Amino acid sequence: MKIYSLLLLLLFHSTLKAEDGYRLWLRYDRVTNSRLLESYARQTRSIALTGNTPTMALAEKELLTALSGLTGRKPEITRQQGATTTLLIETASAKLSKAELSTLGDEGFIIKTTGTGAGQVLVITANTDRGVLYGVFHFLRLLQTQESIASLNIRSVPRMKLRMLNHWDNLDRTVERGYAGFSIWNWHTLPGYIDQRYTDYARANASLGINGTVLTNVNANATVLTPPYLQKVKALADTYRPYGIKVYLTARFSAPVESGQLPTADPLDPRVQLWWKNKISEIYALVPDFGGFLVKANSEGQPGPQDYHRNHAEGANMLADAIAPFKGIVIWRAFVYSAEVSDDRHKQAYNEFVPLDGKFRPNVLVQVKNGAIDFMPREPFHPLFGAMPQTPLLMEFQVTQEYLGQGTHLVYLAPLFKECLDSDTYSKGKGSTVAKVVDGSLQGHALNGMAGVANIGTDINWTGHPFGQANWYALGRLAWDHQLSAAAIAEEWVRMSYTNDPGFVQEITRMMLASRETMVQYMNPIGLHHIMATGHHYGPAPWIADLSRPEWNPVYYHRADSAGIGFDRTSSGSNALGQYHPGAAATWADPDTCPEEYLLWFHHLPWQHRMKSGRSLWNELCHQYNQGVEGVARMQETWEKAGKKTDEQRYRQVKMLLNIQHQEAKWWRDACLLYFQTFSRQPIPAVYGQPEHSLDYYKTLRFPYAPGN
Ligand code: BDP
Repeated sequence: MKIYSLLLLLLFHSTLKAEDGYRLWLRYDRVTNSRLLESYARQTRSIALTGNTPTMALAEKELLTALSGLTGRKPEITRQQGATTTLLIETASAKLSKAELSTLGDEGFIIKTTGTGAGQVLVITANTDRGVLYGVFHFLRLLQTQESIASLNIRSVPRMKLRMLNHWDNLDRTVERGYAGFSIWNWHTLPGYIDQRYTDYARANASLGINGTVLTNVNANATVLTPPYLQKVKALADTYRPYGIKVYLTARFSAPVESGQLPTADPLDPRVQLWWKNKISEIYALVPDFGGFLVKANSEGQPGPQDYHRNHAEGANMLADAIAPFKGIVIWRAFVYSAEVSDDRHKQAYNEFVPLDGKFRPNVLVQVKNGAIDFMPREPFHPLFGAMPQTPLLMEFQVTQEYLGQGTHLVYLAPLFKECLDSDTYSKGKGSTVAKVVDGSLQGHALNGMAGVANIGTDINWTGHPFGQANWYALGRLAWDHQLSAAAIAEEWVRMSYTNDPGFVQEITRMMLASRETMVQYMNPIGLHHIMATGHHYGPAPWIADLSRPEWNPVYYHRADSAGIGFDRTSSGSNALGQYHPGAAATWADPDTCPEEYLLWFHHLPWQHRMKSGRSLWNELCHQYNQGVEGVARMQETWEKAGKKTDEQRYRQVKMLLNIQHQEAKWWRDACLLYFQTFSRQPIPAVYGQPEHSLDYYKTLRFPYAPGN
């Protein structure tokens, strides 16, 4: 009998410990370092947490869960500071001077050791309870990553005001470009049923400081603006409010027409203006802190002001005026390109938006993708950054990996995010980085921020690929502080999501940091871009040339011919380079000075062009593709060695996914090289892996049910 119950206990224990990934980076497993464990237990022995708001209740609950897990002991939490208090958590703590608090704004926090000897107290404070909640999460991160907390003096203020996720989730629960199952929001059972996931999602976001979520797809559906759906939106907003998260919706520009109430959606028509005013009042009556609208207009078939011969500013301003009395904002996307315009797609957003600089209302932000084409594995920064000084520009990154291996490739995106943020626009002299444009500091915009297109779905581990979580994490951390390094963020995430084992942390962090470059090599080396398959965008198809819109075809972008390969965007070609400040453009303009990672982005070069390595361009292409495949093989080796130090479940998942990634890296290499070889007419050097199949074979592959389409 005894053995039987022991077995049961063991079984129970192992189910509890199942690492299905649901807990994300908030696992709170027992601290293994006994010295630290003792100091953490001492410092959290007697906690006073003052204030009775829902947000403070969340802070309390988080501390209880976390400390019980981390220290193995349920902490005592009282409402009032006493003689024995070791950890004090309160808004506007009198333990700090007014001057110290005054610089924190309404989201920053301080974690500080005060007093000495027996009177020593660690204080977590902020001007608001939201700030306190952020401080508590930061404090818990210190414990999770096994930092000393003996003497702390941390002051942290977010560098950006809007730190957002954009969900491309449809009301029927499909997710455009989603690779982790369905939408976490079940609109059918809302508002009555609040799934545990809704709060777990909010908690994860709050732990990073994400403070806004756009619930619906940019390819918008006006149904979300109807009364029954607004009740559902209210239920979500009520759930997210205590976590400091505001809810936003995408506004379909033609909603007044689709509602059946008006014959037009012309933004200058007073009936249309009134329709939106009424709609917005209706929303704010339900959601008093509604964030505002995100709008994709006159882009890829979406309706917009141009349908009525009005420009983007006229469209945005109409909504902005209607929402201004409620302190709401309009985020207008700059992702526009038209089949009717024959100019390089790269240039179109700039051409349309730069003349509108200064014409937007103060509560409008223009949301710009990191690059001018579309979330490619590598793109130079978008020329709009720095070119619209009077308009706040909000950064849009893609966390979901539409063009970066989707659900099966391990690609850590912080290096991509950082590469863009650290790029110099030169718009106000050297050092005018993209980060300074989007954090508002360059032009003094109080409204500023960063958004990521989410990679979250109903998969048990939220993101499909276990390492996809790291990209959600990195987006949030960088939105809070873009000066953090990609390495520091990866290390935190590994420690919290896996283990503090130093060997594991070092090896896996290294693997993550190299992963993006590896992917660029096996997909889009030397500045190639947009050579993926049509529609679902899964896998290579550089040969596609028959789509109705020229700029949808890969051949438009690589321009391979017998003479060479690449897109001439210099003054002899499309002159997209002319849209950049000379400080940035000068080095790119000359193939001899252009960094090779952008070479074919800006230049059409002969196959014999001599590369820095001494190889010809063709041989370098072969080399890069092979490097990419080898890079994945190295990731497999790393995981094989280090991965054994983690749980069986995730070890096996990642191992299988890396096998797929390796196969697919070879697929990219072989399909692309065989195709480009039809122009270069040169052999793939024998030192490199040779294609497994014929070009025709790769051309016939079909994936009718590839996800996210
Ligand atoms: C492209 C996606 C498409 C999106 C579009 C956008 O393929 O699904 O709707 O971007 O950002 O990358 O609007």
